[in-house]
Amino acid sequence: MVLKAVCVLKGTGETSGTVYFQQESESEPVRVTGEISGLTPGEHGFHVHVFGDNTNGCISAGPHYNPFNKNHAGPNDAERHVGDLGNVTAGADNIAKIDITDKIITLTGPNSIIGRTMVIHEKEDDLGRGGNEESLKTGNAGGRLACGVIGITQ
Ligand SMILES: [Cu+2]
Ligand SMILES: [Zn+2]
Repeated sequence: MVLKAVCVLKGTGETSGTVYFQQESESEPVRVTGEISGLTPGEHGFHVHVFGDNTNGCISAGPHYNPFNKNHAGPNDAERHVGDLGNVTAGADNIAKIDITDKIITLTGPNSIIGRTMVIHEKEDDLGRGGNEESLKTGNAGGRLACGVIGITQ
């Protein structure tokens, strides 16, 4: 059975977007597609954060989703947070077009990302290679520009 989810990202500024998730079956990777607008050109950290809570804005989403208690890293690293999707790249039009295939996130089972929050950050994620303590927690990606809860869709 194909699993599908959607996330509408909003914040206090002009950044917004919609991201779609599709997984052909529980053993297949998840394809993440969509667009985020209102970004400065360049790289922006893009993660799943643990809580599907936006009561006090994106900060209520808590830290990166990390059910296996690992260090922060990049999406292609053997050890990473489940939520570490790396960076998305905005062009001169201030839009990031997203097309990521990831084998670690899933839309089903006990470690599903459904009901958690996608966050797009102010700065580039250093993927754990920043050489400081914060790099191994957040990738020094800075403020949270926009976020949204990942929900089931048809
Ligand atoms: Cu983040
Ligand atoms: Zn992380």
